[in-house]
Amino acid sequence: GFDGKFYDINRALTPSIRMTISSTNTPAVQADDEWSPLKAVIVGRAGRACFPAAHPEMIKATMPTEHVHRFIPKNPFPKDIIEKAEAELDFLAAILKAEGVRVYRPLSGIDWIAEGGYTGAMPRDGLISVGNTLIEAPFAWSCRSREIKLAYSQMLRQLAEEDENARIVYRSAETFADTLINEPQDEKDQWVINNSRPAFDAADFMRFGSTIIGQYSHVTNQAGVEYLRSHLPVGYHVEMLNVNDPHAMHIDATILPLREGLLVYHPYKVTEDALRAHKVLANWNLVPFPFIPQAPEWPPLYMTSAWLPLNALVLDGERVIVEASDERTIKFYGELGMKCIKCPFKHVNSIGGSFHCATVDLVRG
Ligand code: DAV
Repeated sequence: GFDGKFYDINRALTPSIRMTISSTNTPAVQADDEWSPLKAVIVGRAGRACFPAAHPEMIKATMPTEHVHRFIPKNPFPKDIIEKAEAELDFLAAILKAEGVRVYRPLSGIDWIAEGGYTGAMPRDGLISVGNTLIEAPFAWSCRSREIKLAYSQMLRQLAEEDENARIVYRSAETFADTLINEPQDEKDQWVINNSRPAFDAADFMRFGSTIIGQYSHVTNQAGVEYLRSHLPVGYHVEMLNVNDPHAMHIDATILPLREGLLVYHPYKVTEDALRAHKVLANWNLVPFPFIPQAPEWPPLYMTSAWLPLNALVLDGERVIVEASDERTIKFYGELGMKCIKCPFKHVNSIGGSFHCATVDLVRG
């Protein structure tokens, strides 16, 4: 393991030598798009994962109908699925290392059932890097409120130690207020959450250089967007995409930039006009995903639609990581000029997402 050894050596050095090394090294946090060459990345770990027991109205609005009954406290995902998901995440980490990417992992073996949580396998929801700044998302789901702290805070401290220019913004006390869901629900409201405190999931945003494109959803409100804006480095701004998705939660199975100038999109959720209305995309090649993805027979997609082919991880605008058995997507991305790197990931898919969800890019470019 390049990563483990490297940091141990670095830590053993005297401060002045460490400073020399870190000033000649790549930074620990520096990324503001989805396609520049990936240099450092977080890959999640499942831990003792369970169905997140969010508010029933939230589950009803966002989760697949046939699985809604499973989202109750302390209900573990099937053991076999978790074990295989963990192995797939390790395999992804190994692929990324082999491709020359520095890989960071959270703590292993966290008992999310005891914590009343979910998993550490989906860090994209909880962290977003913009320039030198890594922002912790103020989750709407209170069962996820301790996820980053529990699994990732040790790693985040390490990042800050490695790079004095890295800025890490932990969620603030105001974002923990448990006031988001009105009871009874008002049928007229488009979203389950109100605007009483900032809420967003980082996966509701995609970075396109100085422009960040986001969506409102059942987990992202206007106060959340303002909160994100207020913590961005100078020179970045957020624009909200017009998405047609009554169940919206996370934009990363709706649009996928494969490289600068080329974006694939979910044609039932977003239109070419809506995309092109954003100046940064005005001259891009915008390609609708050409077929309806099919869920595998097993394991079940407990938490998502089958549109996970759009939840890929781009390494550098030429290479993209794709589910190993997904021949149709591999062919399609190949036709768009991408080299597909295959990684088995069906069991990670089962518990909530694919390669984009399970990672956070820290350094690109
Ligand atoms: O299509 O169910 C999945 C995105 C997960 N971050 C969907 C959205």
